[in-house]
Amino acid sequence: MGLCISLTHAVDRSNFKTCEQSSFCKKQRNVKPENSPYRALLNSLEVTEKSIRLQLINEVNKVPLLLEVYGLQGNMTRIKINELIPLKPRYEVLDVLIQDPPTVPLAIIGKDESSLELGFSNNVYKLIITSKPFRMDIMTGNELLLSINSRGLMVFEHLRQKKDSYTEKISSTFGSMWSKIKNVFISEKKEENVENEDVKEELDPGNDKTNPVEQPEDADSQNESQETEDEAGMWEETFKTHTDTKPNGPSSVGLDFSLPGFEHVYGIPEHADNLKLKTTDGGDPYRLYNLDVFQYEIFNPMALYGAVPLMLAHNIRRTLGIFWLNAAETWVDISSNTAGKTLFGKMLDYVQGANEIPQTDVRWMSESGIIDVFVLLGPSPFDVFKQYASLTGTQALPPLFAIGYHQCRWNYNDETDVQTVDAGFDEHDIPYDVIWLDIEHTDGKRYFTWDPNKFPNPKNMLQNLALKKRKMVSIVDPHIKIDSGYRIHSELQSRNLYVKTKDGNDYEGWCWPGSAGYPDFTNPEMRSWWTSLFAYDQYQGSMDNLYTWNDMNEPSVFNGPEVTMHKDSVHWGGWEHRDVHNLYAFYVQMATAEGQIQRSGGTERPFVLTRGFFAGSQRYGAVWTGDNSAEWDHLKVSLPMCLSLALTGISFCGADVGGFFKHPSPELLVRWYQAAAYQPFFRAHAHLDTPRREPWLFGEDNKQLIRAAIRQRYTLLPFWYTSFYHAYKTGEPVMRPMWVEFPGDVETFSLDDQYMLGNALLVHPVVEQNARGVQVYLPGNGQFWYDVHHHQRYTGPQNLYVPVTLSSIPVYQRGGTIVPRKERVRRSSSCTHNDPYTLYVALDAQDFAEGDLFVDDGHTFNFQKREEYLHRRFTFKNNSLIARSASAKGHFNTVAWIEQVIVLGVSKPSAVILKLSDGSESSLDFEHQAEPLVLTIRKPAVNVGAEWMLYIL
Ligand code: NBV
Repeated sequence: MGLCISLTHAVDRSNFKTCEQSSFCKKQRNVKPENSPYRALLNSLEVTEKSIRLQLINEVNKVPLLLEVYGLQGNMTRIKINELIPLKPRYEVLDVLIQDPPTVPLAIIGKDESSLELGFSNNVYKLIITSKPFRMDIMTGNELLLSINSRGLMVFEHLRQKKDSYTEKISSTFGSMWSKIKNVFISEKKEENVENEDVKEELDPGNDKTNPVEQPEDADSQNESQETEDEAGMWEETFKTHTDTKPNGPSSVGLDFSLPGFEHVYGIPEHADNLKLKTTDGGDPYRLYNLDVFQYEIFNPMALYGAVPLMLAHNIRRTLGIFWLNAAETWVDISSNTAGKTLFGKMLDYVQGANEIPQTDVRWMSESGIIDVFVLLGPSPFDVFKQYASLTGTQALPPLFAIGYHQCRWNYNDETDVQTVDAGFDEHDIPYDVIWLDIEHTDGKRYFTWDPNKFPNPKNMLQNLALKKRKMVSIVDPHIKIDSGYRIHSELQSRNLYVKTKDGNDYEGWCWPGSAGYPDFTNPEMRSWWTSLFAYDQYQGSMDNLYTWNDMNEPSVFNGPEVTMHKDSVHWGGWEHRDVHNLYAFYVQMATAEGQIQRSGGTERPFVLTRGFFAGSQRYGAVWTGDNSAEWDHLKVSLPMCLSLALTGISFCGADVGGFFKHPSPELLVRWYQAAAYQPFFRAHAHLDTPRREPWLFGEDNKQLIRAAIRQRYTLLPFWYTSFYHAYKTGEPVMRPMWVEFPGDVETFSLDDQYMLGNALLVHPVVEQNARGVQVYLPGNGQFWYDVHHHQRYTGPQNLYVPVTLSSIPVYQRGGTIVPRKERVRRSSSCTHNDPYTLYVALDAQDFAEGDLFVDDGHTFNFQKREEYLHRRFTFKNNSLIARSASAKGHFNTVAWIEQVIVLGVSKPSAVILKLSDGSESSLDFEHQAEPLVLTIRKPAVNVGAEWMLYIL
């Protein structure tokens, strides 16, 4: 994996495990439906203040488990299953939940010897626990929403002591004889158990059978084989040249969920795949294991850099979420009884009266930890976003500059290069906010340092950028060069803050700097030390306009198994890497963001881009989709990849514009800029070995097209910023699948070549080579849509064929919305701070429209801490536009004013009158166009914070 990599090959799949090669996945997949060995011991029921608890028993090996069920505020339930008396504690995910989720009482509304009925959320929802075999069903009224373990695929591998070599020897020597003796023993035990139905006695703590350490070997043949057959993979597992020593033995957990009435499931990023998840029968499950996959393939379920174990299910009546809080390697199988059926087949079923309800079945399998699952009951998509946000937090509100355009490449070579590229943007009149420095800017891949020859005066360079109100981002990776002369390394070593090997030495891996140590980001002490490194006097040469990029934080270990850390390495608290793997990147970004906050004394909002992520990463910054390629399919897949992330709370997502590997054709590059101008994180990036690709290097025509796309982005920044404010406030995604806005329209359920920004803009970028036109689906019965460029109006629902040229970016404003813009072109977003606004009012069929605008200083926490912001609401009805405050709180002084109001879809007025809060009225200039109907009202000239009204007479 050196720098001289070939750019022509696709992923080397053999570097990454298939389910078959992952012993727990293979083993769990071999557990077939039905015959669940688990039984709920209803007599063990215990009602605590927050939850109900009861014991589950694996009837085969008699290992008792503890089931805890919580009713959570806001229509959620949490189900936890752990061993009752584990041999040692099992890992439970820390720091992802923003609080202990507030509970609501669970009412016991029914109980008999075989089931227990619980009610929550005012008994609107019922959870029925069936004892034998153990299953749970969640219902509302008579409708079954979700069943758990209804297929009997639950697995909970209890911790056990490794048989010593003597026992092993005996067991292998006396193999067949031993199993015969065992069978006799088992049948005796079975008889005993039939007689012995008294649950209490069964679980008498004094009784040997409850002690998982001293379980009798009394398994029946089927499940016995599940426990012991794969002996080799249980205590040691080898993949390629790597051996995982698995000192704790098998510890996997798994559970199945059935979703009657649901045919569409989404989420569980990160995969380079379509938005609607596919069934996995016959192939590998979707894998969640943060990995640095070199030249990843698209449209497959292989693991990628990040993992959010949240799945959403949607049908025309409701949306549900399943949040599987586990940070170990996880695989997700999806099957469906309608998979493969054509629409015609489904219709035939319907006509013939085949009354099988469509159903999706999902199965989660994780290598270690516990079962800790949240069921988010919606019922609307927005309810699910809110529910998930109440658990893991919302998107951090980015500083305004971060939603501008970013110029990156591996690498901008030196200070002169930076200056030249920066000047190029002015020369070609292209706005941009941030220039990025990749790993070559450092002194020998020692992060927090600068190459003394190429970057001798970083502060000078940063100051020059600051003069233009521009920023810089430098890369800070989590692998630390092992070099006694490098302060960061020696401190980590002396403070004992590196991840350890299983033998207690500092873990060493191979990465960009050569031999490297990996700071233990799961350790709070390590994180607070890391945070201190961003202080201006610590990070020499840094300034307040320098921000951070965390790459390689899966973590990437070139010589590690699957290019990552050995699972048996050891973290803070003695946890194995196995337990916390998917959290490493989350913690890296957390500590980095906190470092930036701390360096400013807590006033400035951070900006940190991360490649790896987990649930909750939205709280710390932006995510990008890693090392894509300059190929049309990679451009296409950037949409569903960011949409899946958006559904799981991470709104601030983007893909490398132009593609990281390979060199894009001018057409591909132009199309990529056009698409990415309408994606949340907008950054061009390129591999070291590719030719330069600043926007002006592709000829005048292409430069103009790229410039036009970037300018469109900048004019819409007020809308983007307001949409991010909503994401921050409520957890709703900025970029959202069509079905989120049109949840009752099945036509939208699989769409991932177009999407909505907020509730107002429909974007259908051109992502085909030589495209002559695109097919845009405009949903909504009687819903108006206005082409944002020409203002032509269309009525939904319809499939609209839109002819395109190389300059086209099909975007439609939804009737009924108001979108704020700033139309002046500036060097950077900060330069637009005091610029005036234009409001685009798009009327619906009732001549109504509504929208809002969030304004603050664009970079501090004052909007949070001191309520220094404006949140304005604009409402158009009865031929008047009213501007007022959207909330009782918030104040912010600005000189920015309203320059124009453009009303789409209104007939020609005789006059337009502006009325101010002091009662004064004045007549405004306007212009009206008849085809299409556009009214341009000039210069209301009111301050954006003022109360005012426009009458259209
Ligand atoms: O730091 C170099 C690159 C970076 O440009 C890219 O964006 C990352 O995803 N990095 C990966 C390491 C090597 C890639 C082959």
